[in-house]
Amino acid sequence: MKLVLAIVSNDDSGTVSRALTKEGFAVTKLATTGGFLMAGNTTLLIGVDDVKVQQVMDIVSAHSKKRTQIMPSNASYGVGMYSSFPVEVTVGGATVFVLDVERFEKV
Ligand code: 2BA
Repeated sequence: MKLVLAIVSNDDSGTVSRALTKEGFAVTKLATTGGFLMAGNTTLLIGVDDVKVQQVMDIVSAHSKKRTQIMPSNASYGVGMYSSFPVEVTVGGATVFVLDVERFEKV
């Protein structure tokens, strides 16, 4: 068994989890925050048999869009002068980790 850990945009999380549950996968949604943008995103936990990992990856990938976000950035010009300007960052589609599950029980 594997644990698929998929970090997706908040905007895509509903579509991705609905598509997964429609295909019979169990999904847990966690509200998370990206360390770089410090913006909210969603981490989905999906426990699956090894043979179904690719199907999960395909569903996540099909419903996760690439998008750009603007974040402020500072440049220093010395002697106490600096300016702030916006920088465009590309985020997503999804960042996916697949972990081995040592034991799975519902007790
Ligand atoms: P954030 O950490 O907020 O990163 C948002 C986007 O900013 C990233 O998109 C990437 O394009 C850029 N970025 C991240 N760190 C950067 C850095 N040190 N320098 C320059 N640009 C940087 P994605 O790669 O699509 O990542 C989306 C979210 O997935 C991340 O949000 C983070 O929450 C998670 N993530 C991505 N890679 C990860 C990893 N190796 N480990 C844990 N979480 C990860």
